[in-house]
Amino acid sequence: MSRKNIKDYRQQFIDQGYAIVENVLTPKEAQKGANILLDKIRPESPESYAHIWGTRRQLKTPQHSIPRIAQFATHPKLLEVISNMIDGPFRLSAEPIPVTTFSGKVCGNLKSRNWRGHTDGFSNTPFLEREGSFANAWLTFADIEPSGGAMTAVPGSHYLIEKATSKPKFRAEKEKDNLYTAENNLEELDWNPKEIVLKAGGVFFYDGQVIHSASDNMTQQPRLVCLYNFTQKGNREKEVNARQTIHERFNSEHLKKMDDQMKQLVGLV
Ligand SMILES: O=C(O)CCC(=O)C(=O)O
Ligand SMILES: [Fe+2]
Repeated sequence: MSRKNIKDYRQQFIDQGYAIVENVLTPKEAQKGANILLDKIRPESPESYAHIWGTRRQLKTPQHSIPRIAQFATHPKLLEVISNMIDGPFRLSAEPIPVTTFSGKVCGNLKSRNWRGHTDGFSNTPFLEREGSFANAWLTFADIEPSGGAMTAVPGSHYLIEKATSKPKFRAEKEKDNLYTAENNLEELDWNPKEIVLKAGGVFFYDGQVIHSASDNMTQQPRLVCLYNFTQKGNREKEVNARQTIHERFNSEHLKKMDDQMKQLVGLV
């Protein structure tokens, strides 16, 4: 894509490390998704886990999947947005991951100033080279209000993390203790975490190297989201290799019953 007609949200993603697009699903479509999620993920359901995340429960994938939630990956409006985030052809690279954050504590919150951030590992490719080759798209099925379990992120921190991790000492420290707080913040970084709040039917993107985390849900409304990982298609060899590992990345029962569009999107056909 030429830099001239780059969409505002892609530019925002480049500058901040995350971005929001509203109104991808209609309220009715979002409501449908919300009902499915509420039915499938319960506070104690064994198909999901919380790890260290308090009341945030994530479906264990690919063992478990929710095909009707995964199907939103083929929504025309979502696909259009993804086509503006990724240059050229792309595919859905893994079983979508539904997440419900029930009321309660997760990882601190901005009001009580105890929110803690992390990064999702370290990439060896500079962000500006990776940008345009992937999209971690979180679709939301219910409004996410302030203090409602939103993802929280420090705008622009991906560039500082990139710079800092080029130093072996910093990198080793963070590989041991992947934690960022207002108190132990990076010297150069303005500690201004923002909650990614948005209306039902919206989508947000983030880069794993922006300082981010989930946060406490102090409201009564569960946060209902699903993560769709999209990746740019590679050359023939890369795509042939990807096809060989598809059963490690997707639920086998789900693969069997996908419609043609979904099969195309995951690279099965
Ligand atoms: O649920 C969220 O918004 C953030 C979770 C997170 O940081 C992660 O999955 O790595
Ligand atoms: Fe994360």
